[in-house]
Amino acid sequence: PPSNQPYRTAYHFQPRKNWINDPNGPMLFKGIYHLFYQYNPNGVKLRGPPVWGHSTSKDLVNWMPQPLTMEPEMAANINGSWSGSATILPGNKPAILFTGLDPNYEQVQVLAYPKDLNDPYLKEWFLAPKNPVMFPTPQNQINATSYRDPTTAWMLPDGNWRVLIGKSKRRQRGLSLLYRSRDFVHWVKAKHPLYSYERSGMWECPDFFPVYKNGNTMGIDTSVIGPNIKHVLKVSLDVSKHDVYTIGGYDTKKDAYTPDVGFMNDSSLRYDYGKYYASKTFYDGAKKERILLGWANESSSEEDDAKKGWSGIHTIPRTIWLDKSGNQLIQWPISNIEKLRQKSPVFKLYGKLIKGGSLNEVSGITAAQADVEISFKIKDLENVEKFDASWTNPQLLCSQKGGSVKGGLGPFGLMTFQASKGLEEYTAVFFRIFKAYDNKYVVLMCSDQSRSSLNPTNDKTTYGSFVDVNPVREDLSLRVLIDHSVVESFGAKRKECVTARVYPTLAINEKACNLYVFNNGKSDVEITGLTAWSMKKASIA
Ligand code: DQQ
Repeated sequence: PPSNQPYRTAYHFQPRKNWINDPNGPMLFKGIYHLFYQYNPNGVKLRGPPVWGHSTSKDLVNWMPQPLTMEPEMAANINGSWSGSATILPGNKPAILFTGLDPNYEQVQVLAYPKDLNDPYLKEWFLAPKNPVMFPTPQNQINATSYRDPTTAWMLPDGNWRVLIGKSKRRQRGLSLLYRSRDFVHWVKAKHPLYSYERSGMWECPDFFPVYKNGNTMGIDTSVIGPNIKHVLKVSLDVSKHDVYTIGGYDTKKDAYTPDVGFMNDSSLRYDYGKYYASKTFYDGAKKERILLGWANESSSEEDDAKKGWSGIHTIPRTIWLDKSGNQLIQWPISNIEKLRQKSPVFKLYGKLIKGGSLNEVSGITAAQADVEISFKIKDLENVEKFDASWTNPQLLCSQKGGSVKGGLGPFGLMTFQASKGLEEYTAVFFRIFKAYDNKYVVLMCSDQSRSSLNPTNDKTTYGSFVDVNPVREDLSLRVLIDHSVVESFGAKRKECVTARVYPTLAINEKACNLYVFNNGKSDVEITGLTAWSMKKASIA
């Protein structure tokens, strides 16, 4: 790749060059974290048979590249190795199940083991001789082009392993097929899927895991069941490219899952309302946390990707747990990422009034590589705009009422990647508050990319969602991780996440890249606290 790289990330995971997509097989083994990923070693597009890239880490922040693996080895993966997951078998023995493309490009499920369990880096893997271990047959009515992405397996007290495979059937019903096995090698398809939903299309990269009720932030290992536990089923919707999830109950007698919250379609809850796909969790037994990894594709043209020599990054690993309300998941960047915060200079501000119509500089930090935490207090509700009940699409509302559109209470928030006070280029992450007919407040959180780059070939879609907070009783918090071509935002007490990819043309070097707190509403708001850190570069590729 060329040496001039204004868009390369400093602390978001990416390989040294070429195409990367889904995170695969994350696990903690003998004190080492493993991350595999879908990779094309030969170019910046998803072309040819993908293999698995592999990196290892002691903290999920700094990574060491390991040899490529899951290269074509036998008929079961001769045309490529697609996504899959790791399971730690009894005796601390990792195994990986992934989707292989066989000589007919049919999707089959493939089992792999490490060659040497004494090597904590698990550098070399081999495919079990019996592969494929699950495959389409004339009897099982599986469509060999939509049958993929095995989950981490879990075991119930009956001694059987279970695993899910994403699938789609006639009339676009999406489903998660359930297979059982005693020995991890011989798998039998259960009569009923764990769950299915009409007209949702292909379910890619399903993930199924337990979470504690009552706001307990601790993670739980995948096989644990019990009275204090709910289950989460997440799928990646191939049609809309969104990661949606439901929260519900897992009936282990019937091996069936029933959601209480969410639907398996686009109107459901999402992990992230921006550019984010094919995510996967794993249980970190050392920290007792469940960790979520995801892929953020480029928003630049293929020509620009070819010029920079790479395409795709992963988001910052997030700890994930169930909110006390039981109505949604909460996500927060892993605490290790805070080790990258530079001790000085740090920009701090407390108790400052941000006047309606003002722009306030956050100075002295490296604005293209920063971590910003900020909280706002609403001062007066007089100017709040009326909410129109026809506004059912928050993303559309965010694009109609972008960062530069003046309002009553809001928009207020952060302007990142800003070249100058002239506002030629900026990305705005902000809140806007409305009052609904029932006198309840509606809080909208947006990430506005429409002015993020003077280069017209980028995708500059604006993202956003409504957030479940009461702006009168609670401060509105915002954390934004800025990293050269990514703006990853966590809003409203960690309740909403939005990842955006941006490619500023002016705000790229130290001098030109600025950060501001802005308020384009009539009403003043107060900053109750703001801390901004420059971030160190992680050692990655
Ligand atoms: N990417 C993989 C598939 C998966 C898709 C292929 C999701 O296994 O369904 O690279 O992005």
